[in-house]
Amino acid sequence: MSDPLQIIDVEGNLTGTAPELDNSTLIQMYTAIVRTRAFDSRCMNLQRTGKIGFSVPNRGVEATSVGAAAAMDASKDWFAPHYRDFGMLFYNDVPAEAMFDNMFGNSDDTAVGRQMPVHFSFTEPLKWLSISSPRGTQIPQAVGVSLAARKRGEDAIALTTFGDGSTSTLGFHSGMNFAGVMKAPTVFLCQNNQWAISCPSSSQTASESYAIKGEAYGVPSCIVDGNDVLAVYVAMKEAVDRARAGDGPTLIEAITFRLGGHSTSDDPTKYVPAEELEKAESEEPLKRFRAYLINEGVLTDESADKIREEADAEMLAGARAAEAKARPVLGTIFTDVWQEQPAHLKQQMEYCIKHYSERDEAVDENGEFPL
Ligand SMILES: Cc1ncc(C[n+]2csc(CCOP(=O)(O)OP(=O)(O)O)c2C)c(N)n1
Repeated sequence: MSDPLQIIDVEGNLTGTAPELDNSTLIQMYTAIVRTRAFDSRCMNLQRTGKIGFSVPNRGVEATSVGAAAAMDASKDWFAPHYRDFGMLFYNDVPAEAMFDNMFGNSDDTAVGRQMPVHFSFTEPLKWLSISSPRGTQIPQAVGVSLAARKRGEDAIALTTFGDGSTSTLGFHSGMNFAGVMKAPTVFLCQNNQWAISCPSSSQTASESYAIKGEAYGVPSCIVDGNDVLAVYVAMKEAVDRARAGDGPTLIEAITFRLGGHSTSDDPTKYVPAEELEKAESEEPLKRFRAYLINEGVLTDESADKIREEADAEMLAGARAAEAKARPVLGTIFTDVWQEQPAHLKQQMEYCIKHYSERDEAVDENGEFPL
């Protein structure tokens, strides 16, 4: 396969043809990367101080997520993402507070505290399927969603993202095969961040790349520098346009690096060689995009710093607001699945509430029963 597509190098110099994007879109992309990094770092602090149970570091992979989001039409397209895609939410202006609602599992969380932190689900301002921990499940879901949209005569496409390790799941292979056969309007974006927890790419596959796996399924594929937000945007735009025109799916491999742990429960210094990490740090996506935008006169040092300060303030306020909210009330465990609650569930709910109400310490000042 050809070399990865690159448009800006690690110093922020132009090495290819820049896409025609207006300044406000470029700033929206930059701001999304900065907000992602600020959110990520606030989540690490919250987890380390015992306020939330878990997070999934996104540091290092932000350009892949944001470049992809910028090529989508969030008013109609579908996102079937994985857990290292905070940038897509921030590009689409999901408020930090809504994301912290999920991190705290509070009563405003769209999953009402039933999911792990980072397992966001949104219907507004974008169609975002719930993140699943079992790897690869979102891949055939995206194919199905995109085919359903086509059947309904809609112009929507679906994007699914996943890590390099997820290409070893059944979901990847059945999703790719089905999309190839059905010419589904689906874009497959492999975020190759080099490691699947402690499993390096060299142990993940004997293929020369992840992109080449598309050939087996008749799905066109390409490789991009995943730390170059403009290169990701260009590859994604071509894939999105192809899908929307009815010309079928594309597989994109974005080469990036996970600069943090796999999750807050992981210590990557135990298995990522120090020199590999050092090299990856020097190639990270934010520094080069900032340098590029300053070179182009889109940002100044001052305006870039201001974006950073505003992002930090937004994350602090969002986390505080979410932390202050009540937990979901006990009865919500028994709601939402049935339009009319069946008798056996009603009975279980009553029993459960009675059981907890007999434990004084479980009743809050509103007489509700937080979990
Ligand atoms: C089907 C399945 N198998 C194994 C796991 C355990 N597991 C959780 S994350 C992970 C690594 C996934 O790597 P990758 O898809 O490359 O994503 P990354 O975490 O690197 O972004 C594994 C094996 C799982 N969640 N689901």
